[in-house]
Amino acid sequence: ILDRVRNKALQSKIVTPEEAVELIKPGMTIATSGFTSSAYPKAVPLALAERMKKDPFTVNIMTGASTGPEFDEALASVHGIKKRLPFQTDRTLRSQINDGTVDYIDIHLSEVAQLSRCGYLGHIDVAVIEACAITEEGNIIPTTAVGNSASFIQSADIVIVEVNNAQPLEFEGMHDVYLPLDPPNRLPIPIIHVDDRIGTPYIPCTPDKIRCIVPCDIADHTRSLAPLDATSQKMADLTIEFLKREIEAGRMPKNLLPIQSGVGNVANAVTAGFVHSDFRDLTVYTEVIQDGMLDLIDAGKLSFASGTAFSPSPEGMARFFKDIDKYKKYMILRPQEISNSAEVIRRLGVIAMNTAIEVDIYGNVNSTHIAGTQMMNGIGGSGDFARNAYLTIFYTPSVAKGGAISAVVPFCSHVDQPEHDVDVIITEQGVADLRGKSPRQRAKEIIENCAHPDYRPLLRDYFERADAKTNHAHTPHLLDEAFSFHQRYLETGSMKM
Ligand code: 0RQ
Repeated sequence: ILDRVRNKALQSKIVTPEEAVELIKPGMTIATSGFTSSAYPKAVPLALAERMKKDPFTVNIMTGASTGPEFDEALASVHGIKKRLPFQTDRTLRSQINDGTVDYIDIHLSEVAQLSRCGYLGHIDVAVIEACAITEEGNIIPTTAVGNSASFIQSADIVIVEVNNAQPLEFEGMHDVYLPLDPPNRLPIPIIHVDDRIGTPYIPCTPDKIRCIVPCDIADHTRSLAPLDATSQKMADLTIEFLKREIEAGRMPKNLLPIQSGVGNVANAVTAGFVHSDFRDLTVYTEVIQDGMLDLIDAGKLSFASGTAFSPSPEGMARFFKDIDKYKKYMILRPQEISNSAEVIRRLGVIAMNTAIEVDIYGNVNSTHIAGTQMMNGIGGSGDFARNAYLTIFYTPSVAKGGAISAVVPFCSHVDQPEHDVDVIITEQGVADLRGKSPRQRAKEIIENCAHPDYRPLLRDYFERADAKTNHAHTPHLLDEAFSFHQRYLETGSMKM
């Protein structure tokens, strides 16, 4: 670790994780690095969880996005989290969010840093940040993600740096850290192309802000990729055909526009679809860079990818480490308020591709809540991209739970992305192009192209009766039946009649 702590005076601040967590007091707000299983602190939360086992107490946790088991699972399993934001994917924590134990605040990922700097999220007592190294000036070289770290370091009273020896030093130089000023002093964010560098390759910090340094050698706990299933493959094929037609219609250049894709099965399948397509010189302006980007680089199809986190599978990480000097030329990692910035997304004309839990016949999207009440993960960055993109696509298999649930419903049981932000919906059944269509035209497009054939008659019947009963209102609904599909599922275990 000594060669990674380049400021000699700071070397005297190296302590054990157990010593570091003594700085954390019950009820404190801890803001940390970490975005989708990348770059989250590991040694400190594990030591904190051990301490909480003996002496139970809770803290409030803010991160970039989700973390790995050494963090959310470790703290949730000792009931150590009182408030959590802005995104998480851990099962244990999810159950505590849904049984009233944890106050979970589901926020657009681009907005967290500003909200916290402006004081809306409470005072940050301690920032815990994973680093590759600390420079002579005390600046911090991040690892696999930048997330909210730069902003949290600025706002926190004290900083604990976890220097992770398992993260190769070659990450140095891959980051571009730019913190916008807050209103009314904000200036335009000067990103015109996905590969523009506008900040510093480190997170600015001063040695006196760093209270202690903890060594760690635990790698990011990322997940292996699931094999592509037929449903995801079909949605990927439909996407490629759709985008080809957009180029033919003159609505996009031949190398498309910068791509954003979410995480998970469908996103992986869509990226694989690009690898096997004849698109070239692709650019990516996204939040999470995954294995598919390495495939695009190897296939000679990627010009450049900008994100806030590099979060490949363990196999993808091994592949990256083997050829790090080659791959890193194609990538940049930025703070999430820049990777997900409305201004930049709008300027670049991003194609946003994210996954829904359910969509309704008018094009509203629910990405977060099962049956309107149970939080799944959170909105993440999907809303940042959906609202501001040039083209916004949402994916969902047309049915869930073996066909007992239709992912196309009369009315979404929770709305994350309103119909106004949704251009295209793709299921394995087909594509609904909602652009330039009124709600009543959209309903026909979605029911006929995207709903599963088993559910089309029920949806047609709902729409036709709502249309008649409301006298062809702008958005026909039967208010007493709008959630009848969900109600039937809760009562009988199936949305079918
Ligand atoms: O349940 O886990 O019990 O099998 O939901 O569904 O189909 O495996 O899809 O893993 O891609 O997740 C929207 C949750 C999709 C995710 C969501 C059940 C289904 C399964 C998962 P099981 P799948 P995925 C980038 C952008 C919001 C954040 C976002 C997500 C489980 O993509 O969190 O986009 N998105 N961020 O069986 C009941 C339905 C259901 C249903 C699916 N209608 N009713 N259960 N399921 N549809 C990342 C970041 O921002 C950091």
